Amino acid sequence: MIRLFEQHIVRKQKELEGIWHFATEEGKSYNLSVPGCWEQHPELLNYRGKGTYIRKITINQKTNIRLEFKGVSHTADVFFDDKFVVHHYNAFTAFSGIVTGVVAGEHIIRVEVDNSFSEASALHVPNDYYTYGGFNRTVVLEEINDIYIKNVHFEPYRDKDTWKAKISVDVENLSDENIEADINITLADKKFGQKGMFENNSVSSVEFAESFENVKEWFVLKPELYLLGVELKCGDTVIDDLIDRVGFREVSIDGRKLLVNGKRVFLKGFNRHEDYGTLGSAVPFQVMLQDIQMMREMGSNAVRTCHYPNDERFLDLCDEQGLLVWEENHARGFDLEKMMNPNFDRQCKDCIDEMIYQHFNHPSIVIWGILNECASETEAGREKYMMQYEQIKSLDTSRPTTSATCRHFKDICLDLPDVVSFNMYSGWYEDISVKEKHEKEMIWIDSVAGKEKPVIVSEFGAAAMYGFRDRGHCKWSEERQADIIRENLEVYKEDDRLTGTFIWQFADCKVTEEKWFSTRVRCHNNKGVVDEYRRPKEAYDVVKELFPMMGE
Ligand code: ADA
Repeated sequence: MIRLFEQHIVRKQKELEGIWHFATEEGKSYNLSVPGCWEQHPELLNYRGKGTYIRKITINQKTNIRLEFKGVSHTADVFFDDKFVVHHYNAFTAFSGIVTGVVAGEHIIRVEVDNSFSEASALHVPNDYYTYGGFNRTVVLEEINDIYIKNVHFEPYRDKDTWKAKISVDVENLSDENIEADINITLADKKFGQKGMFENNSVSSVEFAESFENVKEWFVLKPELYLLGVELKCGDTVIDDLIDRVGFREVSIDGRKLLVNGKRVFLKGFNRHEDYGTLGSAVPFQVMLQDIQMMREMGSNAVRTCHYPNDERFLDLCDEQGLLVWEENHARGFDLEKMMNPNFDRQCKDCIDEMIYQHFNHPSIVIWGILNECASETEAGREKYMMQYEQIKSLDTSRPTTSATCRHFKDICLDLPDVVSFNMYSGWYEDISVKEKHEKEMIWIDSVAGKEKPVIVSEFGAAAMYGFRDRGHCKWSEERQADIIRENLEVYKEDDRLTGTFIWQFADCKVTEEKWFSTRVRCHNNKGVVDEYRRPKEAYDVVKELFPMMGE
C-alpha cells in the first residue's frame, strides 16, 4: 500500500515490493523483502554496514521513469542500469530519482544501502532507538511525461465565516523546450484552473487562492477529509495528475492555549517509535492501524512522532481518525559536540525541508518539533535552534513550533518556540514528588520563556518488563510503572496551564547495544505501556481510566 487513497488515475504507478536480491560487503547473498529491514534475516541480526539491493524491472515502451523511495535506512545511492541516479541520507524522509528516455526492455535498479555509524552520519548514531538497515518503507515506480506534477500544497484558513485556501502546484519540466499547459484543480465540488508556461529544465509553481463554501471543518476526533485533484493538460489531453487528501482546519495560539479552528484543544497521547518486534522500523500498515486503535482505546487524541518524520500512511491514518500529530525532525539527545558534526546542520536542514515539503497537507499535523533534548543550554546550540525554527517558519507559517527540552533550569532557548515542551521523569530517574517537581518547572519556564506560552509535558513515564509482576511494586514491575504513570497523570490532569502531555512511550523499542546496553535491559527501551509485540502492561488500563478525564 502506497497511501490510503489513490494518488493517480492517469499516471502509471506501481509498488516495487517483494523479493530483492541483497549482498553484504563480504559478498554474501540473500533474498530479502522490500519493504523490510535486513536484520529480519537470521544471519543479519546484528549486521551494521553496507549492502546492495538489486531488482529487475521491465518497461514496455520508451518513457521517463520516476523512482520514489519512501524510506531507506539510513543512506542510499541509487543506480539504474549502472548509471548513478540519486543519493539520500536519513531513513525517515522520502526521496526520488528520475531517469529520462528509458527504452522498452529489462532494466536493473541497484541500491547501495549503508546503516553504519561514522562522522558522515550526524543524525543516525548509537541511540535509545535502533537504526536498522534496509528499506523501512516501500518503493514506487512511476512512468511520467516530460512535464509532470511534482507536488501540491494546500493551506486552509478562515476568513470570517468562510473557509479559504492557498494552493500551490509545483510542475517540473524535464525537457529542453518551454511547455504551455493547463493546471486544473477539483476540490469540494469546485473546479478551477489556470494556464501556465513551464520553463525548460526547471520546476515552476502555479498559485491559486480560492474560497470554499459548504465545506465541513476537520477537527480533533471529528475529521472531515476532501480529495484534492490536480490535472496537467496539454491541448485536449490530460497527461498527468496528482491526488492528495486535505482537511479544512486552522491552528493558532492564544496565550497558553493551542486552538484548532478557534477551539481550545488538549493534546493527550503517546510518544511512538516506528519499531515492531522482529520487523524493526519496517512497521506494516496493519500494525500502524492497531497502534492507533489501541491509543484511541486508551483515550488518546494525539501522538508524537518521536524522534523523526513518520511513514505517510501513519499520518494518513491520523488524518482519518482525527488524531493531533506533533511531527518532528530527526534528532535525539545530541550534546554540543554532536551538534558540531560538520554534517549536522545540512542533514537537519534536509530533513526539515523534506518533512514539511512531503507532509504539509496532513491536517492531523498541528505542530512541528525539532531537536529533542539537544544542547539548548549553550550559545552555539541556540544558534542552531534559532536557524531551524527560522527554517520551519520560512516553509510553513500555519503551524506552531516546539522542541522537547531536558535542560531543566538552564535551557536558554525557550524564548524561541511558539510552544514550550519539556521531558520529565519524576518518579523514575528521580524519586521525587511529581507535583513538587512540576511546580518548580512551570515557575522556571514562565521566568525564561519571554511571555506566557502554551506548555506541553512532552515525555513522562517509567520502565516495566512485560509480565514482571511484583506485589511490592518494585522498580521494573508493571505495578510500579502503572503507579508512576498514574501519579503523573493525576498532576497534569489538574493543571489548566498545560495544553498537552505525551506518555513515554507507547511501545517498547529496540535500542543500540553500543552505549545503551548498561541502562536498557534486553537492549530495549522498556517504557512502553505495551511491549514490542503490543501486549499491554498494567499501565495500559491506568491510562484508559485517566485519559478520558483530561481535556479534549
Ligand atoms: C528522553 C528521550 C527519549 C528516551 C527517554 C528515556 O527523554 O527523549 O528518547 O530516551 O528519555 O527513556 O529515558
